[in-house]
Amino acid sequence: MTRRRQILQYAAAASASGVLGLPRLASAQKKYKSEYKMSLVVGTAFPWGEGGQIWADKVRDKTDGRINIKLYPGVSLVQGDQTREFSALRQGVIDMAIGSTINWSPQVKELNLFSLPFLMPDYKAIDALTQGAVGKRLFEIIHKAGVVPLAWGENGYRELTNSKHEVRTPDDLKGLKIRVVGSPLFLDTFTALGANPTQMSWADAQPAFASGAVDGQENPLSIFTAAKLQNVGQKYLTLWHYVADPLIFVVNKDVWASWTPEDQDAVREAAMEAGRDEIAIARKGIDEPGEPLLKEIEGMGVTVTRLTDDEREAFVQATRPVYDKWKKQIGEELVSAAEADIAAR
Ligand code: X2X
Repeated sequence: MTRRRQILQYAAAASASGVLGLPRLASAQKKYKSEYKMSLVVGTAFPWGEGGQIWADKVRDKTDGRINIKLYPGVSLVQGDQTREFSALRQGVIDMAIGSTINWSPQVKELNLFSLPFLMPDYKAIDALTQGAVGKRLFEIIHKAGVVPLAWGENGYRELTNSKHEVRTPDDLKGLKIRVVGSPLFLDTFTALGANPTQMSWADAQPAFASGAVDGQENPLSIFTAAKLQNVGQKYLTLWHYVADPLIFVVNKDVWASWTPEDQDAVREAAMEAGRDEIAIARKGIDEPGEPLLKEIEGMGVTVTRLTDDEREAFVQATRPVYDKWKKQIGEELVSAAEADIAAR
């Protein structure tokens, strides 16, 4: 052993045993970054982004400022390509995120569950999955994929809008160019409905509505109003509740491991509280008597179409082959468990 190594070893041992007057814990002390980067698709004008701010604020409070989080909306850490967010989280390019199940489903195929057309008829059905055994299983899958999941949030029921005409039947969708998000399941669904789907990031979608390059899109009402889609020609809205995307609060696994157990608890607790708050914000004006958010949207000159049960059933039937195909791809057992939990809600 060289003299230099001997000295270093002595110093390390001395430090660990407190001989040098350093506190015993010093050598084991975790190394914290001065700032942690939180990725989000949208900013604080949206329930999703507001949820991010609530999480960051609660973490700062609960850790006495040891964990300081900065929000990066617009998925700017992956140049706006929301389908790369999960890989970047895994690699540590992103420290933490609140992400949509849709955007992560290219990497975690089981997350396509929520995008199965007409699986979840109401909010109780969403809750039965996210707050039940299926939600736990999905968290285990995400954990195995190398990212630490902490809590559920919600983007919301994705309703259909377009600039051309009222959509009441699958036939009305014929030939409409519809922007969809990054899972091939959406291409299948809209193709089955006779539309002409085109896959595009959220960043690219908004100018495409404005220029008329695409006719329509599907997104939660809170995204519609915060992004003011009525101002880019989206004048027809069909309420069909065909899919809903939950959000998931996560942390990169090395970042997670770098925190003390107390701080891990604080971040988890903050995520669970922020998730509950965010879900309430996302449902505001929709899941309440009189649906005030829809009144607001109608007041903007948007034609709101409410489907009868029979009219909705026509969309269900038209997309059934897509459901069956993707049930196999997602995993029949998992989807059957989800169906059973929804039936028992
Ligand atoms: O891109 C979308 O449509 C959005 C904002 O809803 C998602 O990130 C899934």
